[in-house]
Formats: sequence, C-alpha cells, structure tokens
Amino acid sequence: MAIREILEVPDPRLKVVSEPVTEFDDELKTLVSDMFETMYDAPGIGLAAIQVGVPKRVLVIDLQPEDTEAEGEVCNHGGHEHVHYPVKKEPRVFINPEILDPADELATYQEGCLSVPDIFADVDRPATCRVRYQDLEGETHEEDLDGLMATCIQHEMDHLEGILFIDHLSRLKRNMAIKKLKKLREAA
Ligand code: GNR
Ligand code: NI
Repeated sequence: MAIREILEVPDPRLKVVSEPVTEFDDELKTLVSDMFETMYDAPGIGLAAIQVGVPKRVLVIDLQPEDTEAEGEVCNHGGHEHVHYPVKKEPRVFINPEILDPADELATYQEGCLSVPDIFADVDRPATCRVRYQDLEGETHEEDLDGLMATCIQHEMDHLEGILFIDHLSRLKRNMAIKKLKKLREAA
C-alpha cells in the first residue's frame, strides 16, 4: 500500500478521458488499495484514478458517515452543545461505471475537489441516478443512488471524462475560483 501524489489543476492529465478496465488483476487491486489510502489521507470522500495519474475508469468512494448508533462524545464550546460520533468506514469501488436514469430534479451541494484544493462552490446535478459498474472481480452490479452518494458519483464520473466541478460554474465564477487558487498558492 502506498499514498500516491494527487494531481492538481492545471495539470493537463486531469483533462484526459480515462480508458475502460479490461484486466481484473493484481495491478488493479494495488491501484484501488493505494487510491483508498490516498483518499483517506487527503482526506476526501471520493477519488478517481486519473487524480493519481492513472487514466483508467476506476473510482473509490467512502462517504464516512457518522455512526449515530455508536457512543458519541458530548462537546461543548461557546455554550453550544453537540455530539461527535465516530465515523463508519464504508469503502466502495466502482469499475467502468455508467450513470443510468439521471433524475430531472436537481440537487445542489457545495462541492470541493482534491485536485482543486481549498475551492468550494455550489453545483447542481441530478438528485438521483442509477449506476451500473463492475467490482474488483469483474462482476456487474446496478444500484440506485441519492443524496451525497448520487452527487459524489457524478463528480467522480466527470473526472473519467476529464471534467472538473469548476467546469460546471459560470465563466465568471470559474475565473474567480482560479484566481483565488493562484492567490492561495502564492501565499503558501
Ligand atoms: O472530498 C471530496 N468532497 C466532495 C464534496 C462534495 C462533492 C464532491 C466531493 S468529491 C471530493 C474528492 C474528490 O476530489 N473527488 O474527485
Ligand atoms: Ni474531484
């Protein structure tokens, strides 16, 4: 297992269209386990193979939801009491994914991207969809998705086509985001 370097804009490799996986071999299993390690380390909730420079149609996702069944830790700062729960690990792998039946209804999430660090913006996408994908053994599955999972898989699918979330913004907002990213880099 190894943490791999995450490519950032304006790396031209982020614009390539990724190729289908044809060999469900040990090299693929190593890629997937390295992608999980890289994603958890970042940390992020999803990662496409091209973000570590591998132009293959492979996605990993773990929304890492709070485990509200587990014992929480009561936290009180500024007189505002709330409970922190441990996160549940729910690692998911999608190979050669296809989006089916995207809903007409849209949902808006504030998105970020490990390849566009420290920039966040609202993006509208179909609120629900179906995904057809293969697992590490090459078996095909289909699943209905909603909420953050539907948004995340569409964000990751875009990476496979060389598209970033900032490409969904108006030109004005995209230019503002790129300017902000340049400023943040100069400051660092
Ligand atoms: O970590 C991530 N968070 C996120 C938040 C809202 C919508 C999409 C994402 S994916 C992102 C990780 C990433 O860049 N995946 O490609
Ligand atoms: Ni991303």
